Amino acid sequence: MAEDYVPPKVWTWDKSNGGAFAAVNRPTAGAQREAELPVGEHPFQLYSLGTPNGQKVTIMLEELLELGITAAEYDAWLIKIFENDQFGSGFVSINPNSKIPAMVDRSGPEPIRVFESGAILMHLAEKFGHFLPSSGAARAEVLSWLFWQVGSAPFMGGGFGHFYHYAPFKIEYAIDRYSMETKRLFDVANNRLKETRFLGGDDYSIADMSAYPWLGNIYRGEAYGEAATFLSMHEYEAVGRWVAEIDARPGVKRGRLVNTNKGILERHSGSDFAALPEVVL
Ligand SMILES: N[C@@H](CCC(=O)N[C@@H](CS)C(=O)NCC(=O)O)C(=O)O
Repeated sequence: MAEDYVPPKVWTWDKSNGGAFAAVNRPTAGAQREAELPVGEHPFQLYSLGTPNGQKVTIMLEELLELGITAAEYDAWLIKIFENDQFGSGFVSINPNSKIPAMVDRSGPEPIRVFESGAILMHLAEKFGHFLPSSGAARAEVLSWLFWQVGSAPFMGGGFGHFYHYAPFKIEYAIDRYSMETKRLFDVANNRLKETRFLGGDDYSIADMSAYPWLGNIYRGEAYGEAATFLSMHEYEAVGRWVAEIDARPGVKRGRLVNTNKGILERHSGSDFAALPEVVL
Protein backbone atom coordinates (compact mmCIF):
# COMPACT_ATOMS: atom_id res chain seq x y z
CA MET A 1 0.00 0.00 0.00
CA ALA A 2 1.71 3.11 -1.18
CA GLU A 3 0.95 6.29 0.72
CA ASP A 4 1.00 8.11 -2.58
CA TYR A 5 -1.82 5.99 -4.05
CA VAL A 6 -4.20 8.09 -6.14
CA PRO A 7 -7.53 6.42 -6.94
CA PRO A 8 -8.16 6.12 -10.69
CA LYS A 9 -11.21 7.85 -12.12
CA VAL A 10 -13.10 4.55 -12.28
CA TRP A 11 -12.44 1.66 -9.90
CA THR A 12 -11.92 -1.74 -11.50
CA TRP A 13 -11.82 -5.13 -9.85
CA ASP A 14 -8.30 -6.41 -9.21
CA LYS A 15 -8.73 -10.10 -8.55
CA SER A 16 -5.17 -10.54 -7.33
CA ASN A 17 -5.14 -8.25 -4.28
CA GLY A 18 -3.76 -11.15 -2.21
CA GLY A 19 -6.09 -10.69 0.77
CA ALA A 20 -7.43 -13.59 2.80
CA PHE A 21 -10.84 -13.23 1.17
CA ALA A 22 -9.58 -12.53 -2.36
CA ALA A 23 -11.03 -15.74 -3.74
CA VAL A 24 -14.43 -15.09 -2.15
CA ASN A 25 -15.08 -11.36 -2.47
CA ARG A 26 -16.29 -9.86 -5.70
CA PRO A 27 -18.19 -6.70 -6.62
CA THR A 28 -21.27 -8.46 -7.94
CA ALA A 29 -24.22 -10.28 -6.35
CA GLY A 30 -26.20 -13.32 -7.37
CA ALA A 31 -25.77 -17.06 -7.79
CA GLN A 32 -22.58 -18.31 -9.40
CA ARG A 33 -23.70 -21.88 -9.87
CA GLU A 34 -26.65 -24.20 -9.45
CA ALA A 35 -26.73 -25.92 -6.05
CA GLU A 36 -29.79 -27.05 -4.15
CA LEU A 37 -29.89 -26.72 -0.38
CA PRO A 38 -30.53 -29.84 1.68
CA VAL A 39 -33.69 -29.93 3.81
CA GLY A 40 -33.93 -31.87 7.06
CA GLU A 41 -36.88 -32.96 9.12
CA HIS A 42 -37.09 -30.13 11.66
CA PRO A 43 -39.22 -26.95 11.55
CA PHE A 44 -36.15 -24.72 11.24
CA GLN A 45 -33.52 -25.16 8.58
CA LEU A 46 -30.42 -23.12 9.28
CA TYR A 47 -27.66 -22.68 6.69
CA SER A 48 -24.67 -21.31 8.49
CA LEU A 49 -21.13 -21.50 9.81
CA GLY A 50 -19.93 -21.11 13.41
CA THR A 51 -18.60 -17.56 13.03
CA PRO A 52 -19.83 -14.92 15.52
CA ASN A 53 -22.75 -14.07 13.21
CA GLY A 54 -23.62 -17.74 12.83
CA GLN A 55 -23.33 -18.41 16.58
CA LYS A 56 -25.94 -15.77 17.37
CA VAL A 57 -28.63 -17.96 15.81
CA THR A 58 -27.47 -21.33 17.10
CA ILE A 59 -27.25 -19.82 20.59
CA MET A 60 -30.85 -18.57 20.26
CA LEU A 61 -32.12 -21.94 19.02
CA GLU A 62 -30.27 -23.82 21.76
CA GLU A 63 -31.57 -21.35 24.39
CA LEU A 64 -35.14 -21.99 23.19
CA LEU A 65 -34.56 -25.75 23.33
CA GLU A 66 -33.05 -25.31 26.80
CA LEU A 67 -36.41 -23.80 27.85
CA GLY A 68 -38.06 -27.02 26.70
CA ILE A 69 -39.50 -25.55 23.48
CA THR A 70 -39.23 -28.58 21.22
CA ALA A 71 -40.93 -26.65 18.39
CA ALA A 72 -37.59 -24.84 18.00
CA GLU A 73 -35.85 -28.02 16.81
CA TYR A 74 -33.55 -27.33 13.91
CA ASP A 75 -31.17 -28.70 11.34
CA ALA A 76 -27.97 -26.66 11.01
CA TRP A 77 -26.31 -27.25 7.66
CA LEU A 78 -22.74 -26.22 7.04
CA ILE A 79 -22.11 -23.43 4.55
CA LYS A 80 -18.41 -23.29 3.74
CA ILE A 81 -17.95 -19.65 2.89
CA PHE A 82 -14.30 -20.12 1.88
CA GLU A 83 -15.49 -22.66 -0.68
CA ASN A 84 -18.13 -20.25 -2.00
CA ASP A 85 -21.18 -22.26 -0.84
CA GLN A 86 -22.93 -18.93 -0.23
CA PHE A 87 -23.02 -18.34 -3.99
CA GLY A 88 -24.96 -21.51 -4.82
CA SER A 89 -28.42 -20.86 -6.29
CA GLY A 90 -30.24 -22.46 -3.34
CA PHE A 91 -28.47 -20.31 -0.80
CA VAL A 92 -28.88 -17.13 -2.84
CA SER A 93 -32.61 -17.83 -3.09
CA ILE A 94 -32.88 -17.60 0.70
CA ASN A 95 -30.27 -14.85 1.11
CA PRO A 96 -29.65 -12.61 -1.91
CA ASN A 97 -26.82 -11.04 0.13
CA SER A 98 -24.87 -14.36 0.08
CA LYS A 99 -23.83 -14.32 3.71
CA ILE A 100 -24.43 -16.69 6.57
CA PRO A 101 -26.60 -17.07 8.61
CA ALA A 102 -29.78 -17.71 6.62
CA MET A 103 -32.76 -19.70 7.80
CA VAL A 104 -35.98 -21.17 6.47
CA ASP A 105 -38.88 -21.41 8.91
CA ARG A 106 -40.86 -24.44 7.75
CA SER A 107 -43.14 -24.55 10.77
CA GLY A 108 -46.14 -23.05 8.94
CA PRO A 109 -48.03 -23.84 5.76
CA GLU A 110 -45.53 -21.93 3.58
CA PRO A 111 -41.77 -21.79 4.14
CA ILE A 112 -40.53 -18.37 5.28
CA ARG A 113 -36.98 -17.35 4.44
CA VAL A 114 -35.17 -15.08 6.89
CA PHE A 115 -31.69 -13.65 6.42
CA GLU A 116 -29.58 -11.23 8.47
CA SER A 117 -28.71 -12.44 11.97
CA GLY A 118 -30.71 -9.68 13.69
CA ALA A 119 -33.82 -10.44 11.64
CA ILE A 120 -33.50 -14.16 12.44
CA LEU A 121 -33.16 -13.43 16.17
CA MET A 122 -36.26 -11.20 16.08
CA HIS A 123 -38.23 -13.74 14.05
CA LEU A 124 -37.52 -16.50 16.55
CA ALA A 125 -38.05 -14.26 19.59
CA GLU A 126 -41.44 -13.11 18.32
CA LYS A 127 -42.48 -16.57 17.23
CA PHE A 128 -41.78 -18.13 20.62
CA GLY A 129 -42.34 -15.12 22.90
CA HIS A 130 -38.95 -15.29 24.57
CA PHE A 131 -35.87 -13.06 24.89
CA LEU A 132 -37.63 -9.94 23.53
CA PRO A 133 -40.12 -7.96 25.62
CA SER A 134 -43.43 -7.63 23.82
CA SER A 135 -43.88 -3.87 24.18
CA GLY A 136 -42.86 -0.59 25.70
CA ALA A 137 -39.55 0.73 26.92
CA ALA A 138 -38.11 -2.72 27.62
CA ARG A 139 -38.67 -3.82 24.02
CA ALA A 140 -37.28 -0.55 22.65
CA GLU A 141 -34.15 -0.98 24.77
CA VAL A 142 -33.51 -4.55 23.62
CA LEU A 143 -34.05 -3.62 19.96
CA SER A 144 -31.78 -0.59 20.33
CA TRP A 145 -28.92 -2.75 21.61
CA LEU A 146 -29.64 -5.42 19.01
CA PHE A 147 -29.41 -2.95 16.14
CA TRP A 148 -26.41 -1.26 17.77
CA GLN A 149 -24.57 -4.55 17.53
CA VAL A 150 -25.68 -5.47 14.02
CA GLY A 151 -24.71 -2.01 12.81
CA SER A 152 -21.34 -1.96 14.51
CA ALA A 153 -20.12 -5.51 13.77
CA PRO A 154 -18.70 -4.53 10.36
CA PHE A 155 -16.40 -1.99 12.05
CA MET A 156 -15.06 -4.70 14.36
CA GLY A 157 -14.88 -7.49 11.78
CA GLY A 158 -14.60 -5.95 8.35
CA GLY A 159 -12.68 -2.98 9.73
CA PHE A 160 -10.49 -3.88 12.71
CA GLY A 161 -10.30 -7.66 12.21
CA HIS A 162 -9.63 -7.31 8.52
CA PHE A 163 -6.91 -4.68 8.64
CA TYR A 164 -5.24 -5.85 11.88
CA HIS A 165 -5.28 -9.58 11.19
CA TYR A 166 -6.24 -10.60 7.67
CA ALA A 167 -4.92 -7.88 5.37
CA PRO A 168 -1.84 -9.03 3.42
CA PHE A 169 0.08 -5.96 4.61
CA LYS A 170 -0.50 -3.67 7.58
CA ILE A 171 -1.81 -0.19 7.00
CA GLU A 172 -1.32 2.00 10.08
CA TYR A 173 -4.05 4.47 9.12
CA ALA A 174 -6.68 1.73 8.72
CA ILE A 175 -5.61 -0.14 11.88
CA ASP A 176 -5.68 3.10 13.90
CA ARG A 177 -9.09 4.05 12.60
CA TYR A 178 -10.75 0.72 13.32
CA SER A 179 -8.92 0.06 16.60
CA MET A 180 -10.25 3.39 17.81
CA GLU A 181 -13.78 2.49 16.78
CA THR A 182 -13.59 -1.04 18.21
CA LYS A 183 -12.33 0.27 21.54
CA ARG A 184 -15.04 2.91 21.54
CA LEU A 185 -17.66 0.20 20.98
CA PHE A 186 -16.23 -1.86 23.85
CA ASP A 187 -16.42 1.25 26.01
CA VAL A 188 -20.08 1.75 25.05
CA ALA A 189 -20.86 -1.83 26.10
CA ASN A 190 -18.71 -1.58 29.23
CA ASN A 191 -20.42 1.61 30.41
CA ARG A 192 -23.82 0.05 29.86
CA LEU A 193 -22.84 -3.17 31.63
CA LYS A 194 -21.54 -1.24 34.64
CA GLU A 195 -25.16 -0.14 35.11
CA THR A 196 -27.19 -3.15 34.03
CA ARG A 197 -26.73 -6.90 34.24
CA PHE A 198 -27.50 -7.40 30.55
CA LEU A 199 -27.48 -5.07 27.56
CA GLY A 200 -31.27 -4.71 27.47
CA GLY A 201 -31.53 -4.32 31.26
CA ASP A 202 -32.21 -6.92 33.94
CA ASP A 203 -33.07 -9.72 31.57
CA TYR A 204 -31.00 -11.73 29.14
CA SER A 205 -32.23 -11.07 25.59
CA ILE A 206 -31.50 -11.34 21.88
CA ALA A 207 -29.38 -8.19 22.27
CA ASP A 208 -26.96 -10.18 24.43
CA MET A 209 -27.06 -13.15 22.05
CA SER A 210 -26.14 -10.82 19.21
CA ALA A 211 -23.29 -8.97 20.94
CA TYR A 212 -21.81 -11.81 22.99
CA PRO A 213 -20.18 -13.85 20.18
CA TRP A 214 -18.40 -10.73 18.91
CA LEU A 215 -17.40 -9.10 22.18
CA GLY A 216 -16.77 -12.42 23.90
CA ASN A 217 -14.42 -13.74 21.22
CA ILE A 218 -12.31 -10.59 21.21
CA TYR A 219 -12.40 -10.29 25.02
CA ARG A 220 -11.24 -13.89 25.53
CA GLY A 221 -8.46 -13.51 22.96
CA GLU A 222 -10.10 -15.94 20.57
CA ALA A 223 -10.31 -13.59 17.59
CA TYR A 224 -7.82 -11.89 15.33
CA GLY A 225 -4.52 -13.15 16.75
CA GLU A 226 -3.20 -10.88 19.51
CA ALA A 227 -6.20 -8.53 19.35
CA ALA A 228 -7.12 -8.88 23.05
CA THR A 229 -3.69 -7.58 24.05
CA PHE A 230 -3.53 -5.02 21.27
CA LEU A 231 -6.89 -3.54 22.30
CA SER A 232 -6.22 -3.78 26.08
CA MET A 233 -9.24 -5.92 26.85
CA HIS A 234 -8.42 -5.80 30.60
CA GLU A 235 -9.86 -2.27 30.56
CA TYR A 236 -13.39 -3.60 30.03
CA GLU A 237 -14.15 -5.28 33.33
CA ALA A 238 -17.92 -5.07 33.08
CA VAL A 239 -17.80 -6.69 29.65
CA GLY A 240 -15.66 -9.45 31.20
CA ARG A 241 -18.21 -10.02 33.97
CA TRP A 242 -21.01 -10.24 31.38
CA VAL A 243 -19.03 -12.57 29.07
CA ALA A 244 -18.30 -14.92 31.96
CA GLU A 245 -21.97 -15.05 32.97
CA ILE A 246 -23.12 -15.81 29.44
CA ASP A 247 -20.28 -18.31 28.84
CA ALA A 248 -21.75 -20.50 31.57
CA ARG A 249 -25.24 -20.87 30.05
CA PRO A 250 -25.79 -24.42 28.73
CA GLY A 251 -27.62 -23.21 25.61
CA VAL A 252 -24.74 -20.86 24.85
CA LYS A 253 -22.17 -23.60 25.34
CA ARG A 254 -23.97 -25.79 22.82
CA GLY A 255 -24.78 -22.96 20.41
CA ARG A 256 -21.12 -22.00 20.15
CA LEU A 257 -20.21 -25.51 19.01
CA VAL A 258 -22.57 -25.79 16.06
CA ASN A 259 -21.12 -25.64 12.53
CA THR A 260 -17.55 -25.57 13.84
CA ASN A 261 -14.73 -28.05 13.52
CA LYS A 262 -14.10 -27.73 17.28
CA GLY A 263 -17.64 -28.93 17.91
CA ILE A 264 -20.09 -30.43 15.46
CA LEU A 265 -19.97 -29.58 11.77
CA GLU A 266 -23.71 -30.06 11.39
CA ARG A 267 -26.48 -30.36 13.91
CA HIS A 268 -29.58 -32.43 13.24
CA SER A 269 -30.48 -33.57 16.75
CA GLY A 270 -29.71 -32.71 20.37
CA SER A 271 -27.93 -36.05 20.59
CA ASP A 272 -25.30 -34.83 18.11
CA PHE A 273 -23.59 -33.09 21.05
CA ALA A 274 -23.28 -36.37 22.94
CA ALA A 275 -20.21 -37.38 20.97
CA LEU A 276 -18.27 -34.38 22.29
CA PRO A 277 -16.06 -34.75 25.36
CA GLU A 278 -17.42 -33.09 28.53
CA VAL A 279 -14.49 -30.70 28.57
CA VAL A 280 -15.72 -29.18 25.30
CA LEU A 281 -19.33 -28.88 26.40
N1 LIG B 1 -25.11 -8.46 8.45
C1 LIG B 1 -24.96 -9.87 8.29
C2 LIG B 1 -23.50 -10.19 8.17
C3 LIG B 1 -23.27 -11.65 7.89
C4 LIG B 1 -21.82 -11.92 7.51
O1 LIG B 1 -20.99 -11.02 7.40
N2 LIG B 1 -21.51 -13.21 7.29
C5 LIG B 1 -20.18 -13.59 6.88
C6 LIG B 1 -19.59 -14.60 7.85
S1 LIG B 1 -19.58 -13.99 9.49
C7 LIG B 1 -20.24 -14.27 5.52
O2 LIG B 1 -21.12 -15.06 5.26
N3 LIG B 1 -19.28 -13.98 4.63
C8 LIG B 1 -19.21 -14.59 3.36
C9 LIG B 1 -18.97 -13.61 2.25
O3 LIG B 1 -18.83 -12.42 2.55
O4 LIG B 1 -18.94 -14.04 1.10
C10 LIG B 1 -25.62 -10.59 9.48
O5 LIG B 1 -25.56 -10.06 10.58
O6 LIG B 1 -26.21 -11.67 9.26
